[in-house]
Amino acid sequence: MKRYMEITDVRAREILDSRGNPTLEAEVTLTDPLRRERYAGRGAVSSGASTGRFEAVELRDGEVRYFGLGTQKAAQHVNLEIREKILGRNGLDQMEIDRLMLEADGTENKGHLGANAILAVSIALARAAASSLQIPLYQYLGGVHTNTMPVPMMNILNGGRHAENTVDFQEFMIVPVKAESFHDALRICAEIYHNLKKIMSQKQLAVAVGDEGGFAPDLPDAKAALSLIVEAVGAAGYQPGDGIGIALDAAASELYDEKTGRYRFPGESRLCGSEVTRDTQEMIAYYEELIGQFPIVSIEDGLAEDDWDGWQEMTRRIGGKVQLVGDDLFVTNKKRLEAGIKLRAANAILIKPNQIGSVSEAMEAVETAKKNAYRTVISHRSGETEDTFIADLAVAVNAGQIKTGAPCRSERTAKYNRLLRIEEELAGRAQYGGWETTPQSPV
Ligand code: 2PG
Ligand code: MG
Repeated sequence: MKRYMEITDVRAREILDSRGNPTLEAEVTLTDPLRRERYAGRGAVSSGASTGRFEAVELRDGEVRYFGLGTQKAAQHVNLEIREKILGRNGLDQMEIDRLMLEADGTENKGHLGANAILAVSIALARAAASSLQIPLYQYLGGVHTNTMPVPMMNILNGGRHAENTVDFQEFMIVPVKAESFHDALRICAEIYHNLKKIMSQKQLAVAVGDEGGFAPDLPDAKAALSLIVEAVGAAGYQPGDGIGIALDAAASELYDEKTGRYRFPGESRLCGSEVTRDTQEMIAYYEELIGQFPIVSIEDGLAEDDWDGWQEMTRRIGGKVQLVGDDLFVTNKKRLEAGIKLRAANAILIKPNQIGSVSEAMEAVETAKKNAYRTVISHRSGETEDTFIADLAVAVNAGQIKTGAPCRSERTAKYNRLLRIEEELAGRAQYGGWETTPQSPV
């Protein structure tokens, strides 16, 4: 018999994210009509700084308070329109509730209600539903074959839009591809992080951190950042390249200058005293050079979000050696991903629920990627909250990888700590990682 958990309350409020900007939190209450028991779930929405042009709309008030960034309008949309649309419905029908919210929005990009309004409810609903069935969220979302603990792509050095330093690429991450378990992977990463801090202090580099908890020193270029990381990996007692890879998020859409059609490197330019730019061909050649010199296993947004020709060529040239992740390129959007698959652009997708704005659509994007042998990386945003939904999602869909910042700042460690608990719960069933199990493994 199909169970019915009636949606009896839906509400939202404005809260703060990790950058001190407003974001949205929703609460959904389900009532079991037979037992009259109530189950509540909460969901908070993250927010990006280097946002892709094709992301769903994050609705902001645009008024004086909070410099225009308020989310009271989005909260009102939850409290009025969304509430009215879904009240009384079965909370166990996640896809149908998500669909109803899309219908109420009625736009292609969620510009009417706001992707933040819809996603907050979508996450809260999933949590309430899991709680009503008394099973963990990852199990509710993923079912019986949920057992893969993700490889962390841990961002230990920040640049670009996430820090005020001279490093032009946004993220430098370590990837413990051959750890024994998630617990082990996390320990390895944290040890490397602490070694990096020690080495940077010795070199009298600033050890202040950026938005995602990675260090944000002034360095001349990407090679200097990569060398420091290799040193830290070695100092922690590991062999760079043997089990510990490096991943980059170039966030190249932020570097791209539409007027000149070239990528600008403002930090590198400042430190070397003359303007440094690269065109698409030079960017690809630059990556080839970096891959040749450093144990790089993954490059995200190596080129701009509209440079499909460039992406095709980059995938042809280096896609057999490294994972190429589309973030701004795909924006967790099934249609953009399908377009990319046809062109053989990239070989992996970053999944950020707030780029698309509902749990079911984010899961659909994962599905599409998997069917086409594209890898999946579940990801946080640079502006985060204490919400740990993405940790459960990563396990639920057996994504294989998660990107959720440094082992520093509680909004980042909350996700890692949640994964530690999940691995413990899965006990013998947990399998670590996805690198070896997917086709065209670059390492
Ligand atoms: C990215 C993300 C997360 P933001 O580009 O991958 O690391 O940054 O949330 O600022 O878009
Ligand atoms: Mg990115």
